[in-house]
Amino acid sequence: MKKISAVLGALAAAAVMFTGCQKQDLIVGFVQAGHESAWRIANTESFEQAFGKDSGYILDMHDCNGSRDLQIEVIRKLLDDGVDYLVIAPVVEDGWEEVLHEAKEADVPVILCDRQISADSNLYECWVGSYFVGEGRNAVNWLENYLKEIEWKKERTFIVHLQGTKGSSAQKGRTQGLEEGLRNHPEWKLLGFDNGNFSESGGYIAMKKIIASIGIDMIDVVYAENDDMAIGAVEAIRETGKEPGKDIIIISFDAGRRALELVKQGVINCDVECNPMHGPLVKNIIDQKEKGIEPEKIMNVKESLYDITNVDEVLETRTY
Ligand code: GYE
Repeated sequence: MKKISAVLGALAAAAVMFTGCQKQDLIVGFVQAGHESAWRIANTESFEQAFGKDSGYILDMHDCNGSRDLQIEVIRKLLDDGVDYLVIAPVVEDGWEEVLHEAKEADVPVILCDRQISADSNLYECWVGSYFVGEGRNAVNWLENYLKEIEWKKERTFIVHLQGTKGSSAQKGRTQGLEEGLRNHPEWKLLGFDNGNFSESGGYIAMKKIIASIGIDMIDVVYAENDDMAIGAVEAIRETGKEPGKDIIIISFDAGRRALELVKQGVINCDVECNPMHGPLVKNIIDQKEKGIEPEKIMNVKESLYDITNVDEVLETRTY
């Protein structure tokens, strides 16, 4: 009897020691910009998967509904709660200095993903995302080639620009690409412009407004800064009886599945890919940091461009 209780006692002590040594899951606060687009939903899911059950982390995700001010409020709350890491997908580039100083004081490492910020780079560990100016340039390049290919004869090419969330890196970069194109091509004219805030309804309303003010007949090209706005614009164009993709060239960004189906149908002519799969990359950065390895300051994700010539390849495997 004595022997049995001694064994049980030893086992109990071992169990206590074992749980005592067990590594606690680290808490990663994820301050997501919002849920405005299919891209954003895919981005959130990528984090949920990478930081899911058995990942060794607990993801504390907050959807900040397109508000930078709400993001700042949430960050302060997460710092109060004592998170181990902060991952921020900033809505806009400005206004981050103060709260990032607070994170630094609290000794909480900050990883930025998706859009960038205009603050001192010592305030964050690293940034993971797309090269947005390059995306804009790729779209312009595609248009130059396409017009040659279809032997475009018009003296002037009239472009409508549907812009994403003002002040976000994705908007600034893609807009810069178009502006450079307009400067290099005096025969290209900006005919209409509105902000659609990266949402489908925003794109639809912006396109309706433009059509109401300038009519549909002169429009040659729509440059929509993401898929959701392009899909909204397609809807607005169809309501006029015109055929998007045939009567009007449609250029989009993101290359999510729904838009790629429209590329296949010839409704969207060109879709510049923007890769939302940041979750595993950010998890890898945190894993490395835990081992004392410092991440690269800037990490650009791989991306491509799709039109009717290569869309089939990507549709086979596109999950989002
Ligand atoms: O293109 C758009 C989203 O910042 C890259 O934001 C992101 C952009 C993406 O709402 O669909």
